[in-house]
Amino acid sequence: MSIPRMGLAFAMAIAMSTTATHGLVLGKQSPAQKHRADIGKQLRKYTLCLAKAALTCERKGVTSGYECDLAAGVAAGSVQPKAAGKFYEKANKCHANFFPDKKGEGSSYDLIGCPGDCDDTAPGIQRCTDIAAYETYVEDGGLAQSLHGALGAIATEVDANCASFHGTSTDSSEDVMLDCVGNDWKHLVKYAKGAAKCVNICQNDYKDKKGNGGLTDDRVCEVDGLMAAPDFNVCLAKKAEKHLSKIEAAGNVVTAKELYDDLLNGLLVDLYDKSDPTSVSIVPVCSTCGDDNRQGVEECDGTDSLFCGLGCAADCTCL
Ligand SMILES: [Ca+2]
Ligand SMILES: [Ca+2]
Repeated sequence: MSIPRMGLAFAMAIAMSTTATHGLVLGKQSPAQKHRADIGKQLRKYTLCLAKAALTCERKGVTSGYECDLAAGVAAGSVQPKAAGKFYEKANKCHANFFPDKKGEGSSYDLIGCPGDCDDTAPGIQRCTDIAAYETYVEDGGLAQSLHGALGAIATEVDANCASFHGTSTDSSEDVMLDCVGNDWKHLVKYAKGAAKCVNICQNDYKDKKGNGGLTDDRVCEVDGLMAAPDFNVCLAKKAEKHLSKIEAAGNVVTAKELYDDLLNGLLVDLYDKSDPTSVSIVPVCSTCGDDNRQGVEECDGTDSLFCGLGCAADCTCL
């Protein structure tokens, strides 16, 4: 990445932040914008890849409960050995295909706003060193933990939904449950795929046709968000209508959908919406909570707490 390019992106970030927005808005078709959009697309594919690996494995389980644990990286002994082997193989393929530096030329991590939190033990956000460290954060670090946890929670929720749907009826055998869980997982994943597409399209829309996320850093592309743009909500509603209606235990799907929505927001809002909650423009946009220097999404940082009345909390928000 050449120096003039960096200058251009920062100049754009500053220019945009003097208007109503505050934070990192990237110029349309700038290298950083294209890089960030590519990571968004890859994150969507990566998450779906893991969800599908888990789904395929669950279908070969002996119970409708959660057997293929991505967090532990193991399938329970009850899963057919061949299916368990494929589970590892597929999960590893997901990792191999996630390559966030694909369009980054090795040095634009700062220009896209330093997504990720590379110290999950310290409160607040600590930027990653570079794009390679961000990749580790996604595949093995804090993001991996929340991703695996969320997929596990969704699997458990789907199982509970099917159990309460089939209840004590005569067809509530394990086979019926496995079919129900397999079907409902499949359509939930399809919904999530569609919803993530809506988010990425909204976040890269500069024409105010799909949510206009490209030109604003307000959370206009947040699933179920208070500030979600009407055009974006239309896109989401279409996906929900198309896929969630095919769910067998559709009446119970609310929580599973919310878990998926939270997962998408966690993945994609972190990447795209590096806004400053105090509405004061800050450059750089990359946060390192704990260095006594208010940056990025921090409301304050230790002794740097000018905008707080009562001082600064350890997670870099005002007390
Ligand atoms: Ca942290
Ligand atoms: Ca800081």
